Amino acid sequence: MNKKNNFISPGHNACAGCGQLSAVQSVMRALDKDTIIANATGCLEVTTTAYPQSAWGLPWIHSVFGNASSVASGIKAALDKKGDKKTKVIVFGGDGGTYDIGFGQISGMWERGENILYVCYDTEAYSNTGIQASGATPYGASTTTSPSGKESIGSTQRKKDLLQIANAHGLKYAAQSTTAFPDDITKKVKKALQTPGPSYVQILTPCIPGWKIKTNEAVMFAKLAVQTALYPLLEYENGKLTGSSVSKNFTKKPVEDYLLKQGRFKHLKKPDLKDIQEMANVNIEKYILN
Ligand SMILES: Cc1ncc(C[n+]2csc(CCOP(=O)(O)OP(=O)(O)O)c2C)c(N)n1
Repeated sequence: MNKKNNFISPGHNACAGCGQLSAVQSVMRALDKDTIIANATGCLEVTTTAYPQSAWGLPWIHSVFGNASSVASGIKAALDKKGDKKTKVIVFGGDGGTYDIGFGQISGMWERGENILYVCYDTEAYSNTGIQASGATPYGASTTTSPSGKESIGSTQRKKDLLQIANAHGLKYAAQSTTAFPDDITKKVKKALQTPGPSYVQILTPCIPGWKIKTNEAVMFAKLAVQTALYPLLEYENGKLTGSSVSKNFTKKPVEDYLLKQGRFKHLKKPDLKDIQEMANVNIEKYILN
């Protein structure tokens, strides 16, 4: 165990500039040693546990792709049986593991009302296996299963609104943030852990190869996602919007600023940009907090 509470150590083999690993550091700052982590497979797991090494300074358990939340439920049940009220249980999953393959198990965990925090690292694709589209892939993104081309603008699906799905399960705390706002992430994780029952925190974590961006651009794009209102910082308590980066004085940046410098979006034409700008405008109306 690292003495300085550095629960994720150097030595992992994530891509240079990976948005996911810096977000994990911000999550870790909110944790203490009385924590157990269940991790769905994906980039985070694969890059931090190259046998025989591990970057984890906390008890951490591998699970298969779809069942990390069921593994967490089992850990929680064992802790309850032992009368351990102190140890926190957290699940980490990528967007594929969360929005798609693990979703049934997550829904069950939420339905049972277990006191477990689920953290989703949203790279907006199945990054680890070569950037396939997931339920979190946004409209217009080129992925290996939704390639852009003469006849295609890339993904024609809309990103699932998982925060609302979490709210529909009656969660007392659900929030979203991005890699560009480390203090916001730490604050939200702390709040989630203080809230009894299940909670959900989703973090947009730019993927260097998946988004076709430079190694020094993850934070910049994670910031632009918020400044364009395509991915606002949000917080729901008891289903009610209580925190939002979209305020009365919000001055939006045009979506082109975010989209056109990313390889996955650079094929988009004026009408597509107009459609996506409209989506950002709808977000502003939806998430404005006075
Ligand atoms: C049942 C099953 N299907 C497929 C895989 C292969 N697989 C491992 S990681 C991964 C992608 C994970 O994507 P995501 O959850 O979005 O996390 P990311 O890699 O983007 O962090 C896939 C498809 C698997 N391990 N198990």
